[in-house]
Amino acid sequence: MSVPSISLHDFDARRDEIIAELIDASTEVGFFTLVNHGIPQEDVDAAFELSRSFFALPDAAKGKTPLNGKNAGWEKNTQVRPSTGTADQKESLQLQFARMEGLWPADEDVPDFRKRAEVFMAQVQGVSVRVMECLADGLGLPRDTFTTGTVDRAGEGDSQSVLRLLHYHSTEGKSFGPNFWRAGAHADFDVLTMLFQRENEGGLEVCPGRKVVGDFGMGATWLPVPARQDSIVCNIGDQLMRWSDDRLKSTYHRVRLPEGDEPRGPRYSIAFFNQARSDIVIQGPEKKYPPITGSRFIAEALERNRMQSAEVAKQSALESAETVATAVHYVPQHLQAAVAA
Ligand SMILES: O=C(O)CCC(=O)C(=O)O
Repeated sequence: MSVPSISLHDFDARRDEIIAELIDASTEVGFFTLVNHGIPQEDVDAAFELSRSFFALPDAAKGKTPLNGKNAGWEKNTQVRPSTGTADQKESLQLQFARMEGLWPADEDVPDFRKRAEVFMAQVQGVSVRVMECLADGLGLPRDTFTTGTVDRAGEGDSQSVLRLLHYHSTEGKSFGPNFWRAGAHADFDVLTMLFQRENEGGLEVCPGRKVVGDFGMGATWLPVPARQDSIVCNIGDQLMRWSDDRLKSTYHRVRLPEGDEPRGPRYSIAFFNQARSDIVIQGPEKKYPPITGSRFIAEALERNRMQSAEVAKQSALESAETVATAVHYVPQHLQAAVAA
């Protein structure tokens, strides 16, 4: 199995063929890459330049817009994945179309930040719309099911979609325990994720095989996704897995730390999460799951993650307490006879 590459060239003429490829990839792997997607390379490069300018600021400047608990703002080394119990080795800035009062980086820190970010967000949302319409057609649903469900066309201010700029720290001269990751294994909460990578800044791996949304099931094999600047890596999120009664798969993925003689420098990526709007009701045609609104879905997913992270942290605290206890009671072999005597 591998992550299929799908070309969007001659989109209108090839629409049926593209739909078949998208449905195949989404039901089998949950991940695919898009080439000939229509966003000019210089615009992608400009988005990475914007990201680099922001992350180059001192923490005090970045900290003027801290993560607000609603998927907007800046965080550094704080995202603990339930799968690992350790914080991802990264910093990130999350941006939305709505509810961003006081959360845009200041123009004196990065000139025209908001304007430049919003242009890119609109471009990525545009490609997302094409793909989500194809997926709806492929599932036999009204074409606008997922786009009305995610895109706030009337300016109602209820979009929950997020652009996330990511900066994974350089690992030059550092060593890490086995449970440390640039991004620990997780599935996304959203409808559809679009991820931009820079050439040769790799490490993304995916693990197809999840059968039921909301569980932690994974297959046995992790597939690497090559880092190519000309393609968009797309994956189905939990909202769409539920909305399709588990037909389209939201697949676990992770970003590993550089290994062997791989470059140890920083890694930058940009993810766009197409999320269901706050009041939209998510329910599949076969009603496998009860209806749930977009905002309730996110609130429950965040709460589940919080509980699971707390459980993992408790378990690893217990395990290290046991290790300490074993160490305290450990008697070197050459002294055991003396102690027993
Ligand atoms: O940076 C990447 O390659 C993946 C990012 C990701 O999975 C996430 O932020 O949810």
